[in-house]
Amino acid sequence: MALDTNKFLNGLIDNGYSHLCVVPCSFAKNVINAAINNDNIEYVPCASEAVACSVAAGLKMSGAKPIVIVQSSGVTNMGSCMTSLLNPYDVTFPIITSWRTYKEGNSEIQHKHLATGLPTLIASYGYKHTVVDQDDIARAIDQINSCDTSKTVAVLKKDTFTKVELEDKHKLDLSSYTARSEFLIKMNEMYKDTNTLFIGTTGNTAREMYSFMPDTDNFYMAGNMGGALSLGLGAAMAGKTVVVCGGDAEFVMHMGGMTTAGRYENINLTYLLFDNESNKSTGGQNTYQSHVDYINIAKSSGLDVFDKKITDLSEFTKTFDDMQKSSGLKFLCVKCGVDDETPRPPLNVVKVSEF
Ligand SMILES: Cc1ncc(C[n+]2csc(CCOP(=O)(O)OP(=O)(O)O)c2C)c(N)n1
Repeated sequence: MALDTNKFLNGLIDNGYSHLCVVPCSFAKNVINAAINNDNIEYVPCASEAVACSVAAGLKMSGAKPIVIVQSSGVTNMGSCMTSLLNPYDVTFPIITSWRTYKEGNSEIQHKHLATGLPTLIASYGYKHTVVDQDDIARAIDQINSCDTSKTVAVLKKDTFTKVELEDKHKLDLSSYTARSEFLIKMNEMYKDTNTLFIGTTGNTAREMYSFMPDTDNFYMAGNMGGALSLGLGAAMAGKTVVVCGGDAEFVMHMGGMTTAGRYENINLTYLLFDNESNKSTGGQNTYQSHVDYINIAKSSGLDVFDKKITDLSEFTKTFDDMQKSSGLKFLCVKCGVDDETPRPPLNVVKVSEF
């Protein structure tokens, strides 16, 4: 069975919970949708799990009642906050994490380690864990309440919640933008059989590259969300010509990578940001980042930017080609729509240890 998502959320609100600090995971999609729909709890979309944890700590220390919801791979990002702020200062609030499983041949490689190692990781931070009851709402809410007052992390298994759709007013309409696939197909045509290395970030970016760029030299980074630019920087410093294809959620997760990259000029690295305003692969949640000026962030971090967001395919073709004619550290932002779901690249294609 699954918990009735709206009843569960309303139960939490009745218990005084005020904020939900989130980095999305598809396992938590329904409870995230319910929170976005519900005016009685504030949905706080966070750039990373480290951010979510620290924001929640600030809320709790100021008398509010926050809850954090993240994916198991993001528990690693919370290590510093949990071990060096929450734990020593005795600040507690519910941290709910999904527990991604792993089945050889049928799962993303990024989840393999924590599919068995999550309890050990949580224990190493000085916390216990409790698996959220999937049948009994009252018991599930009791478990969350116990996490509010003790060092315990609540763990979600797949299908814990019933389906909740976003209300129409919260849905993104990207239908006026060119789908990302069209840009990828164009790059495939332009760069097939060249030695340019294309790095696709975790999320749908890499998946779509697998479907729409079959002839280029691609690395699909399933995992290490936020690290694609830095991975590309290392490869470029070692002499490769690199194009990192990123998403808007990936862009902000470890944005400091941009300030590190910005120090280097004599490399051949382009960061191509596909801004679809959403976390496509975890359920299409809005990233709520319309206030972020990606181009100016890149520019002030030291990247050589194309000063305008591109929406048009022919403008993209010309601009991207011109940019690739010179070396350096470059940034281009494409505003795009979304495609239908594309398959994940198979494990043997993903698992590459050398470029
Ligand atoms: C550390 C970490 N936190 C959360 C996730 C779950 N996750 C996978 S992809 C993704 C969103 C990616 O969105 P974006 O970068 O905008 O790319 P898109 O899927 O829209 O192309 C999230 C939150 C993760 N893989 N790793």
